[in-house]
Amino acid sequence: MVAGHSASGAWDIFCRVVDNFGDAGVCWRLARILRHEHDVPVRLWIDDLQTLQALYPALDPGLPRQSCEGITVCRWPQAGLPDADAAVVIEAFGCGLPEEWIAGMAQAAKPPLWIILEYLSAEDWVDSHHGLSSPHPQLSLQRYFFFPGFTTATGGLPRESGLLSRRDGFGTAARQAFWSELGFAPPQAPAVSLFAYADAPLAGLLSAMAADTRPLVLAVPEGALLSAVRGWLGSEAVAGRGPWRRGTLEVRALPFLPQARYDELLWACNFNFVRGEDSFVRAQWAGRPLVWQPYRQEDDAHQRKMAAFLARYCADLAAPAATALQAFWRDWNAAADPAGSWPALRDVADDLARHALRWSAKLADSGELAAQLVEFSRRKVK
Ligand code: TRH
Repeated sequence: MVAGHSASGAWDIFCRVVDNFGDAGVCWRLARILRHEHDVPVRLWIDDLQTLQALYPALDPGLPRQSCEGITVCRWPQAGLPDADAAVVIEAFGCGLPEEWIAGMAQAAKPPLWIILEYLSAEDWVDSHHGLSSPHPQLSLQRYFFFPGFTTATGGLPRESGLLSRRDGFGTAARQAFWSELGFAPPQAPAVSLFAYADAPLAGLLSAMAADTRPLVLAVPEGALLSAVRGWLGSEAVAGRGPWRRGTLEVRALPFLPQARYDELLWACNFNFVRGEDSFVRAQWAGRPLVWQPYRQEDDAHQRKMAAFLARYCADLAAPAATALQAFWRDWNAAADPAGSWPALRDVADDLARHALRWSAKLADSGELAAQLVEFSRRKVK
């Protein structure tokens, strides 16, 4: 067991895993960038080590505290609570800090900067809410609301330095190695990665892909969706990882990749289906056409998030491509049969590919989340 960072100036990131992988995915990525690129001593407090282990297989879910890539990973609540020596506490996704933790912060000689990291949204109101503060109702503590986003008025998006040049350097040999390590030959047709929620209209998509005259390779990582794909393929195809063929469609089953390798899947494909928040951001950095399925929320907040993103993404995209993209995203997110809108989306794949690269370059100008958090803390922590 490795002693945690007790040096002053530590940052504590507190993460409750609601479900799926994104809470852990975003927090682990942020912790790594803060540690490796800003030399910030980071402690990641997380309540579900199994989920984090899926993203970072070297983690030992049995340890209450351990060091991974220089980050102290503490299983909460088994690892107790941090010493009140943190300079910054990041409450991820407004998950709520334990009351005893807040009490400790209030009693500290120098209370830490308390930042609530919000969920990503492209909605306009984010710009005017980013960086606002509100006092704790009972204690003399200030909380600051930090919003990731798509404009320079927000906290920006997490992006490791050199990511886009690594993407651009991921050429034919790297792609062949990627598929070969997974037991597959290089695709002989455009490749599509599929990461979505179980309620996506999968059967309609697979049938449309299989019936299309243009061949396609579909790569599906292990998860609930792969089980549904196996069901669609029929009983004779359940064993192994394929490839399995239906019409012009070839299906490949992949393992759930470590987070550090998921980018390679996105770069090895020509088109990516993503969901939630972190894979959604990674697909934008990948510079490939994408379909996004936001995490379903009450009162259709996810539909508003999708509409707000499409308004930004399609602002300078020519009509036929924008129309086809919006139509398919609408079908995909309304669980409506995409058989009609999938062929039209394939028709504009080249326009979307050019646009996706332009978009990732434009995004890179809107600031990087970890750097903006460090800058914000420098301004606030006297
Ligand atoms: O898993 P998600 O649906 O997580 C969601 C969202 O974060 C959502 O905002 C949140 O409210 C909800 O959880 C509770 O989608 P997301 O955000 O894309 O996270 C998936 C992570 O898994 C991401 O870091 C990419 C990673 N991943 C791998 O590392 N390997 C893989 O093979 C795949 C498919 C994904």
